[in-house]
Amino acid sequence: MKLLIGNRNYSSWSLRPWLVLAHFDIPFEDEVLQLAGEGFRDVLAQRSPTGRVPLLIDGDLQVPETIAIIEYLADCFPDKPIWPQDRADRARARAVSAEMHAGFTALRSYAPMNLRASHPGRVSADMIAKDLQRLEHSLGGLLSRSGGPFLFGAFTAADAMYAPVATRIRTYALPVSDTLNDYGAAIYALPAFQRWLALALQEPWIVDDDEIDVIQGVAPRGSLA
Ligand SMILES: N[C@@H](CCC(=O)N[C@@H](CS)C(=O)NCC(=O)O)C(=O)O
Repeated sequence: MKLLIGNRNYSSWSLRPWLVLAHFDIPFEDEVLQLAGEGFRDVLAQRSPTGRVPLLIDGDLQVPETIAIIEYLADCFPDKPIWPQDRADRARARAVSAEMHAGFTALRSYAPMNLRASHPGRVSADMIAKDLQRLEHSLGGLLSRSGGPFLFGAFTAADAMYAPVATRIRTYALPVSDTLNDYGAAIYALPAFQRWLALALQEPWIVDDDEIDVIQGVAPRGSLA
């Protein structure tokens, strides 16, 4: 299997299925496609049917869309606890995963994933207040049910879906509860996440669209080194 991914520093969608593959010890290779630079969209369009990453390639099969990739992995490896074992928990895990896929647009737009950056206080809490409230309620509820450290006790695909939230909390020092900060720390402590992070921190590339200074008009495009 091969996973086409975007720049590790920025590509929150790529991180999610990559974590599932890496955490559950599924043999795979990956390849980074650039999310900026001249002609990058042409390359994406040539390599991926949706023009987006992540894309899972398994023989002749191409699977785009993060949720579909994760479901395919769960189908291929039924012995691996990618989703919770309990049926009701599985439904809860799929529901919060679908919610992340479809929602949290303010958080995703105003606080883009940027692993190497540290911008405490740069994202107005008002702009993302509804998303933070929902995270506190939804993740807080699951963590108190399970007792942590992950949403359903052990790490599952639902945690992979929320891993980029942990990075946003850290990059922007978002005002969240101890429960969410502890959850973020559990994500950061995961060996698979540490592997991704180490590789991300070696990347030299800048994606202007995901840089807060560019988004907030503090720095012109192309000016960041
Ligand atoms: N719905 C897609 C979203 C994938 C997505 O938006 N990926 C971004 C990178 S994180 C991308 O490929 N962007 C390409 C572009 O902006 O042209 C999924 O679930 O995988």
